Amino acid sequence: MPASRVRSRDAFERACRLIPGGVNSPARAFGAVGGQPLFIARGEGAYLYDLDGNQYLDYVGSWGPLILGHAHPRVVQAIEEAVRRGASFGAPTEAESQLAELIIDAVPSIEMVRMVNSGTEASMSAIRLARGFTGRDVIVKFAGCYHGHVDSLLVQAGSSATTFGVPNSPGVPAGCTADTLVLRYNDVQGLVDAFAAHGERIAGVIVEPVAGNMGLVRPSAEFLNELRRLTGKHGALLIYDEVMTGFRLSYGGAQQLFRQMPDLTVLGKIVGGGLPVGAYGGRADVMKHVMPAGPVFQAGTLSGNPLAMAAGIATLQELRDHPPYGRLEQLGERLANGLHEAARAAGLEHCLTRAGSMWTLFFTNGPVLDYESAKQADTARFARFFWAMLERGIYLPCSQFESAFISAAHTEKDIDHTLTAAREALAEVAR
Ligand code: KE4
Repeated sequence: MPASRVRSRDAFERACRLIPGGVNSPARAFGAVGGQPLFIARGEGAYLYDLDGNQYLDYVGSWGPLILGHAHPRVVQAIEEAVRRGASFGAPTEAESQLAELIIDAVPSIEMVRMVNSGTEASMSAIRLARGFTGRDVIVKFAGCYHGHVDSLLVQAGSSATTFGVPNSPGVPAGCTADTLVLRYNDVQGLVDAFAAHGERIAGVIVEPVAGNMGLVRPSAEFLNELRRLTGKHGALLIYDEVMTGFRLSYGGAQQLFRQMPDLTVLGKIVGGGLPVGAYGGRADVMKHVMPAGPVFQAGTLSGNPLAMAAGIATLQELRDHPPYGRLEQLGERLANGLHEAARAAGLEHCLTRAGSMWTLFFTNGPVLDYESAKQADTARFARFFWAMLERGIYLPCSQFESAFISAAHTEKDIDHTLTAAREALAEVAR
């Protein structure tokens, strides 16, 4: 018997009269799976509760920030204490230095860091800094990787690895993407060709060191090594976008896991503990070009906001003091193995990709190594799987091309509950 979602339905109808598409970010609109989004009343640990009182085991975690689960007591207390001292001052506070120190101590390549308010703002600023530091214009990104709604990165690939991109959103002038090269993720030869053709013009390469925005796609070691070698050889900056993987895949992020040293790192999500924080940091000699230390402009009224800093500090302290990564790996492996078995038993083409607590079940045989292979997935079947799981109280990302997240609040019992639901749901969508 489908759960009642009457109050969500009414809330969505009201929101659609007030807010474009009824949501403040399109990722939430259920566009890829059909139907209407749930309106959430509250979250607690690994669980969400919608306006109609339905309970869901949450594998979205606000798209990554909630690695500790919802309303973690240490985070709640930190925000409550901070707000009693005032919400914002437009003047420096020690909390900003405290979060900066935690980030610098944790992330191997970061010597200095600047706080902003979102991952988009952090990526945009890192790109501007790369161009300002090198005096060059060309930026390289990879198809299927997402770095926020930065004009110059809202771009689709050119016809070959050496032709520049064209805008993929109205409102982005051709000039904004004329210096953006879009390559194929994990394509080492494409990288070599692009640097051979344009190397001395490339200011920076921005990459998700584990991709989460085409579904979960792992990098090859060769790809990461060539990224570092070629950028170093040609004087371009290597920018790791760790908005999703930072403090997620390990306390030092993907770069610690893979022993890589980018020149700049972009952060967001977990560093704000669920409040709006983005950050960009890296080599001190590069970061010292950021105003007012240097000439590259970047600013923000609420950058380093005391409440957001408090949430970020509490979250990183909890992750530092009680690292959940070993347990997240065990839960992730248990879930992945169980989902693979269930999909195989249902006779379904599938490819299960995972990195720690990030995972995607692709409805395609795979392997899924880049955006082209990810797009082979059967999105209609994914949509049916999404709803079959939702009816069984499991809240998955509402797109085949998004990573799911396990939180430290998930238990083995939750994983087993998920696998029971998945066995039924996969058998259902196989028919
Ligand atoms: P925000 O501006 O949304 O804070 O961060 C942009 C961003 C940058 N880099 C990476 C690797 C990201 O994954 C993101 C944002 N991720 C999406 C989920 N795929 C956020 C969900 C949304 O847009 O609502």
